[in-house]
This record gives sequence, C-alpha cells and structure tokens, in this order.
Amino acid sequence: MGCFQSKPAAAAGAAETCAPNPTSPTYANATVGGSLGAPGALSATSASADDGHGETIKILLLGPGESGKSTLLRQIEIMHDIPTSDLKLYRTCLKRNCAQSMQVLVEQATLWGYDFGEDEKHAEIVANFDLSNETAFDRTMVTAIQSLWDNPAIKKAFARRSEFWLLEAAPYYFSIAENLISPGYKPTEMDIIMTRVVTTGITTRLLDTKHDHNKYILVDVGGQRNERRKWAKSFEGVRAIIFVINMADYTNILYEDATVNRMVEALKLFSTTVNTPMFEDTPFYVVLNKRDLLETSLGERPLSVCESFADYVSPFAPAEGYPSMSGEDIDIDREPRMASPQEVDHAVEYIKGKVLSLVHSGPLERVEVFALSSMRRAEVQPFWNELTDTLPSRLQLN
Ligand SMILES: Nc1nc2c(ncn2[C@@H]2O[C@H](COP(=O)(O)OP(=O)(O)OP(=O)(O)O)[C@@H](O)[C@H]2O)c(=O)[nH]1
Ligand SMILES: [Mg+2]
Repeated sequence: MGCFQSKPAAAAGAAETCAPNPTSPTYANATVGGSLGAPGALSATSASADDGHGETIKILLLGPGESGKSTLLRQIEIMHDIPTSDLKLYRTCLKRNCAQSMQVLVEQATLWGYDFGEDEKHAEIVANFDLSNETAFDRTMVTAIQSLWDNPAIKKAFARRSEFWLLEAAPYYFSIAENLISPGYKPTEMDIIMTRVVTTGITTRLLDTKHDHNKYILVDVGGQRNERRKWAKSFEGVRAIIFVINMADYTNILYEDATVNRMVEALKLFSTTVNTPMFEDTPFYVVLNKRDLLETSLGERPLSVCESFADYVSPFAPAEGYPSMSGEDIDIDREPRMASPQEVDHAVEYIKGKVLSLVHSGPLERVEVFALSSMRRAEVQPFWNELTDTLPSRLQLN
C-alpha cells in the first residue's frame, strides 16, 4: 500500500498521509499507513509499563500541523539506531510532495493570471498530473517541474508564498526531482527527514536510552485541527510533553484556514495545552523549531508582521526598510536579504519570552524552551540528551 492510494487509518498504530492540498479533495484520502513506522512501534496501552529495571516514561509530542513533531521523532529514532523501514514508501511520498508543491504553485500563478510563456505546456502537464498515480511521475513530469521552477511566473508565485499554503520544503523537493526518477534511487537520510507525511491517528515508539536505565515511550499525534480531537485519547499516563512550534510560521497561513496565521494558532494551542489543569505539574519541553528558516524569513519580514508579535522591535531592521513581499509589486530579481546570526538570536529570545508569558498555571520552571532545527541531527542530539538527563530527576525517579 503506497501513499498514492487510499487506505483507512490504522487503528492502534501510526497512520501517515502525504501532504494534502487544500485546493483538491483528492489529497486528503491518500494514506501511507503504519508501515512508515519503525520496528519500535508499540500499542499506546503499554505506555506506562515498569519492567522492574527503571521506569518507562511516556512523553507526548504535541503542536500544530507541520510544526515538525514527526521529524523530531524521526531524528530521535535514528539517534537510537532504529532503522527506517520501507524506503520505497518515502520515495513514493517524495514524488508526491514534489508534484504537489509544483501543482500548488501552478494553480496559484494561474489564479493570479500569470503568463507561463514558453512553459505553458509544462504548466498544463503539472496541473493535470494525477497525484494518485505514482507511475505518472516520469521524465516528462520532472522536465516540466524543472523548467517551471526557473519560470518567472512560478518565481513570482513562490515569492508570494505567504499568501497561500505551500509545503515549506518545496525547493528541496524540486532540487531532488531528478534523483526521484533515477533507477535504483534510495532516499538519503536528508530526503527521509525532509519528506512531508501528514500524521493521522497516534504513533507510539519505545526508546531505550543507553545512558540511564529508563525507557521512553514517545507518542506522536497529528497536529492539524481535525486530528486534535484525538489527542485526549493519549493523555493517560503522560509524564512530560514536548510541544513543537515552527518559528517560521509567523509568516505562514494555516493549511486548514487561509485566514489564520499559523503562529497565532500555535501560541493559542500552546496556551490552552500548558494551562490545562491536568498538566499543571507536567514538565513541558517547548521546541521552537525550524530555526534554519529564520535566516531567510527574518531577512524579508520582521517578526512584527504577525499579530502575536506586533510589539517586536528589531534593532537590526534594514535602514531602507523591508522589501515588499506580497502583492503584484514584488521584485523577484532582487538579491534576498539574509538575517544575521545576531538578528536570529534576538528574534528567538523574544519568541521564548512570548511563549513563557503564556504559562499561567503551575510553576513556570516546569517549562523549558529550546530553539533548534529538527532537520539537523547535531541540534536535536543536545536537546534529547538534556531531556533524558533532566526528566527522571524532575519526575523524582532517580
Ligand atoms: N527547514 C526545516 N524544515 C523542517 C524542520 N523540521 C521539520 N521540517 C519539515 O517540515 C515539514 C513538516 O514536518 P512534520 O514533522 O511532518 O510535521 P508534524 O508536526 O509532524 O505535522 P502533522 O503530522 O501534520 O502534525 C516536513 O517536510 C519536514 O521536513 C526544520 O528544522 N527545518
Ligand atoms: Mg506528524
């Protein structure tokens, strides 16, 4: 069963879907199923078992859709030498991610009346591509995608991406389009990390740490609005929560509702979760994710474009002002402005402060905030080490 076919969600394990497209109902049904899970997958009911040699600590991964929960989990699994099962399914999903990303751009450019010029035929090929048919992702499709990625109409639509929903990793998918059709292609570790697979249902992973006698069960849930009503099913026996927020979301709109800014949604969700009475003594590890994306997004727009950050003043704002990043007067030929490391640090500190200001119940010390990029193992490792070093004593297990 591949992600180009429709399949009901697995009952007790993972069910993951290639990224859906809000403009096409066909995307919503294609599921990968639990087989993207690693061999460590467990039934959620065993979550608090103690085998007499230390505790099994259940940790819940929460956060809105596309914040990076499953990516973080995948990195932690790789760190624990849990092999990635079924590479073929990742290949299938990557083809879909790639095709879908260009399809969304073509649809948007068409909606705005942009002229594809000599790429008119290519735009047609992409627009008519059937996402449920993996074999249709062939040389013709890849040539169309590559040619369009260089086309001014697509460049302009891409530059205006904060006005519509698009997978953030779209440029990555286009960069590996050629590989996806080469015979014998095996997804690299980075390809696997960058694959977008929507989580539906609940995924559980048992992890045995090498440096303490405790085991950890990580529970990953779907973060999109329609998935959140399932969250409560996994609350029993939870000892800690990892809450993931995508920092670059301050410029993005929600997949589920184009009128809502994703950061506004993320902060509301965090506030509701952290202040839920049953969690008022629960340790929270907040992961401010996708730090890598801030370099470009802060270069182009200040944090204050997001209503939740309206009071942010950057000492690094360019004297000439920020370039126009929306509407028809956008300049696609200008050199993109990149934020300096200091500018990124300043913004991250501000976001940390905002997150902590939302904690109103229980002791504030139970909430720790980390800023990192889940796509980078070197940044996930210290986070996971810190969590496994501190959590047992915070729970008074040692
Ligand atoms: N650039 C960048 N992309 C990231 C990072 N972390 C995750 N991503 C990408 O973000 C996309 C969404 O990540 P997921 O892990 O699927 O998000 P999720 O929170 O599990 O989403 P749901 O399953 O819908 O709740 C994927 O394409 C990831 O590759 C990061 O640190 N940097
Ligand atoms: Mg997920």
